Amino acid sequence: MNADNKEPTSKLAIQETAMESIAIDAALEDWEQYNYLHGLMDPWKLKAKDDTHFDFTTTPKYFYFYFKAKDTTPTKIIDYVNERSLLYQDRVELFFSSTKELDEYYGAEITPQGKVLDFKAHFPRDIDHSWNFQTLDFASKNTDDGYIVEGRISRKELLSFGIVNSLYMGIFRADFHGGRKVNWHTRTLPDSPKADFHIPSAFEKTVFRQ
Ligand SMILES: [Ca+2]
Ligand SMILES: [Ca+2]
Repeated sequence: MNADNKEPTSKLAIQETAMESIAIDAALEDWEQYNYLHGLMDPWKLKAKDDTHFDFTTTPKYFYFYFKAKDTTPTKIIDYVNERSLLYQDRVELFFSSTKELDEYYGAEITPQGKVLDFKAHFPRDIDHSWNFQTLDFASKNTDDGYIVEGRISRKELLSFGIVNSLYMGIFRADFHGGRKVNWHTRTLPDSPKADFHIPSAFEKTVFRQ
């Protein structure tokens, strides 16, 4: 029993050292599998999963994440005026809320070109795009058949949202193709007949393991 009791402690110590060494460079060799998932669902049009790889992990200081998305129909940002210029761009999205009801929630939508559309919002759909994350650090990179986005947010900032060790999180992707045609992909299937991620059922309760 003594040996068994000791093992988790030493494992955790090793894991933390490894995790703090994740570099935000859109290269994923520094990742193990933590909360890995493959495939985000488009329940409205394709009724199929895409080929997105996603993972996140936490350390005492940071929440780390990456998306590796397959997208053979890359969009181009032609006239960038402000964040809302990204509304018809390919991107991956992470939404955070401390409450199921989305009294207050926060989102980061990041494009392969390294632009971010971020916001603070209240349900229903009261979205302030002038709000910005203070600690969001990310890197994007095009690959042969898609793109990678890797990033982190400080736990202190999550704490300021009321998020300590558990939250409601939405994991999404927009795949635009042919102008404004789009497929919306999600980890959690929202209870909605049309694509909508700004509703409680698009979020899933998520617990940080440490
Ligand atoms: Ca990296
Ligand atoms: Ca696309």
